Amino acid sequence: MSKLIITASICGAEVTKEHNPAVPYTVAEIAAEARRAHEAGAAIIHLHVRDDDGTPTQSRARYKDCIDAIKAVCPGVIIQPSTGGAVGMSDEERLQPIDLSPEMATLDCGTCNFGGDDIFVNTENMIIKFANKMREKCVFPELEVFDKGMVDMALRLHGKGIISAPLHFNFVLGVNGGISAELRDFVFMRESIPPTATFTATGIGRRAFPVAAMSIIAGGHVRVGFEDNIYLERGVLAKSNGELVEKAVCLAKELGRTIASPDEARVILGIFK
Ligand code: KMH
Ligand code: ZN
Repeated sequence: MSKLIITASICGAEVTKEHNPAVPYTVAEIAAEARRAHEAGAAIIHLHVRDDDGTPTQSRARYKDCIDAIKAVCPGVIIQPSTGGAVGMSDEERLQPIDLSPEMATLDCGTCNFGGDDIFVNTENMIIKFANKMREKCVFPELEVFDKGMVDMALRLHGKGIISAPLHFNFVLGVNGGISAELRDFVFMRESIPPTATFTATGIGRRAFPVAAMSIIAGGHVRVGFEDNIYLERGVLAKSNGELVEKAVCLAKELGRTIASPDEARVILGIFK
């Protein structure tokens, strides 16, 4: 089994300091959280950015400031901007970080309910547009799939040459509107992708660590962080993303996986930029 790649989703677009005071907003806070996560074992930082008051933004300038600040304290770490942004943002707004030619970014592969009245919109034409722009800029896509139909969409677009190999998926399990996060759901998603593809798995809320354990055992990779879960354990808020990554590292050790460095992650995923 390969080494385990840990991605830290340090900030997200929806979670706020009211949920957990350690959620980072400013450039300095985002860099400090990236450093804590990286020092604990994260090879990839999944990055959303905020204005100083916490409002989610996809501003290219803000991404540049945050990426520069993260690179200064975590040399070599893989930075993976979001092209999902926040619910309701336009395509052009969401695509701004791709102009910075990051080595990796997310590519969301379908539309889903996102709790309450929110709909996270990713039509087929949007996915094609995002994939084309990422291909033009040589940005390695992480295929975000919140449901089985999104796996099928990604594979269909791969068949048409719009999404190139190597394929790397993120199974996001437990969003209120996507597939749930039981073992059978994880296995269904895992068995729906080609055996040559790599995958990470993200469990939302209390499903974060059970899903991490499933993926560690199955030879996949793991994403944890405030975007997905703010608790270290039931009723105990995590003090930093570093604590969440440390817990994933402990699980990996118990289950016999060693942790990949950023360069090892590049080789495992096939990122050559
Ligand atoms: N904030 C969500 C609406 C991504 O980063 O690509 C979308 C999201 C997915 O977080
Ligand atoms: Zn995200």
